[in-house]
Amino acid sequence: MQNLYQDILRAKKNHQKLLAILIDPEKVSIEAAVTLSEKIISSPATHIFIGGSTFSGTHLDELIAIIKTKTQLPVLIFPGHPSQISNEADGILFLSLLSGRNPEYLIEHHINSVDALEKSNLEIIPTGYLLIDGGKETAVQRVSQTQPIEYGNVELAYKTAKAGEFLGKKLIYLEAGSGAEKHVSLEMVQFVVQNINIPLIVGGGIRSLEKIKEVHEAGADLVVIGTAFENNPNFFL
Ligand code: 1GP
Repeated sequence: MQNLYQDILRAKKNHQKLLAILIDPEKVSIEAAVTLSEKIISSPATHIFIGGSTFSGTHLDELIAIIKTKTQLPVLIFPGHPSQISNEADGILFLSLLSGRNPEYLIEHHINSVDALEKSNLEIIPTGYLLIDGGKETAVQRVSQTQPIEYGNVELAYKTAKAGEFLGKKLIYLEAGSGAEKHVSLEMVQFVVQNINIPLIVGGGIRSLEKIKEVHEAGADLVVIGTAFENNPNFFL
């Protein structure tokens, strides 16, 4: 029996900051998986997220299986689409795009995921997903055809996150989008974290160790690094 969520809660309680490396399966071949896993092992990552807005390939199961043989870190699906559900992972961030008003990303994909999830052993973690404007149109915005919350609209981000908590989400993810020009503001992170009781994930546009530290110190429980590690697997060395 997995306890991924309980482990996140325990870390929050103990003020232990978490770090996920996001792997976009579209950009990682089977051949590259072993080397990538070795780089992840020698990084401070506590979690691996895997998924992407546009991935539709067929090697996801194999990719995760290789990563699982090489690392002990929990692997969570970060799905852009129900086709990205893989039973090779440990869990799934079951995302509702609460910042948007597209029913496909609020409930439709979720209904279409039920058969695969019922057959899987994945730990399902209901996650309120909020896209925040990071200075340029990102893949999430394009694919979901939704508008992000404005960069400075701390009040709306907080209310959306809080509504997510009231709806029973177990995590809130503030997302500036992969490769965002600017990450979610520290002011927004601070305000949201002070006013919700569930753990907060922050990702998108975070490109340096200093920024990871700043976002953690602003209150994020888990920071996600995708592009910076993708571009430089020695990022943490
Ligand atoms: C994207 O939050 C993640 O979904 C990571 O973003 O690729 O900009 O690190 P980056």
